[in-house]
Amino acid sequence: MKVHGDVLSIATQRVLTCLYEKELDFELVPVDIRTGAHKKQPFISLNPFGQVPAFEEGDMTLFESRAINLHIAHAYKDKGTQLIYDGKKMAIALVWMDVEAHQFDPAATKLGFELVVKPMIGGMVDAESVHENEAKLVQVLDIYEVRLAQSKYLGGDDFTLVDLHHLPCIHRLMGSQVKKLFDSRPHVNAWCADILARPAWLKVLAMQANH
Ligand SMILES: N[C@@H](CCC(=O)N[C@@H](CS)C(=O)NCC(=O)O)C(=O)O
Repeated sequence: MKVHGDVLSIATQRVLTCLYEKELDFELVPVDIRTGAHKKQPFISLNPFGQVPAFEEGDMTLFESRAINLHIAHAYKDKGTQLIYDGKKMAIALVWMDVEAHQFDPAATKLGFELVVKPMIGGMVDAESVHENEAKLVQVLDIYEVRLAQSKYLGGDDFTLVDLHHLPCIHRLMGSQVKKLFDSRPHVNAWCADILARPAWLKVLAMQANH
């Protein structure tokens, strides 16, 4: 199994975390997005949209981190952490998986870019974007607080891909002013502490630190 990506990329980290949860061996093939390697051959043949990560297994190539993770979780059901359910439970988990992708991620990614990435690269922070996306994140976290009061994890009573998909963005935002939005909601706060301490995630952070 090969993951073509960048250990500093959120979407690549999502797939690496899944592979560690499943205790699978893989090779990370570095794609340097700072030099634009993701927009050129050979990478563009793996993902025509020119975004990392891409995943290769035998003669199959996949892109889109969440789709890659669903494949891994189904194909290696019997290995490592059980990250998916069957039947009705999975239908519910899929609802929350879409909530992450379509409600949480757009606001969280924009905030991470404005509040963490831009200060690192010396960019001007767009205060209007911060204000707008903080308001969107508040709405999402209020809904998460209610959900997590009824269910230990977002997708159900077990840690699943739903929670895993949040990890890289939450980790990034914990180093910003937005941390207070997570900390001030008791169930969200406990959930963050729990998932951020997962050994699989800590292995991804170690990879990042050694980069
Ligand atoms: N929905 C995609 C998003 C992939 C994505 O946005 N990748 C970023 C890095 S985290 C990227 O390649 N950015 C460079 C670009 O879009 O040009 C996924 O989950 O795989």
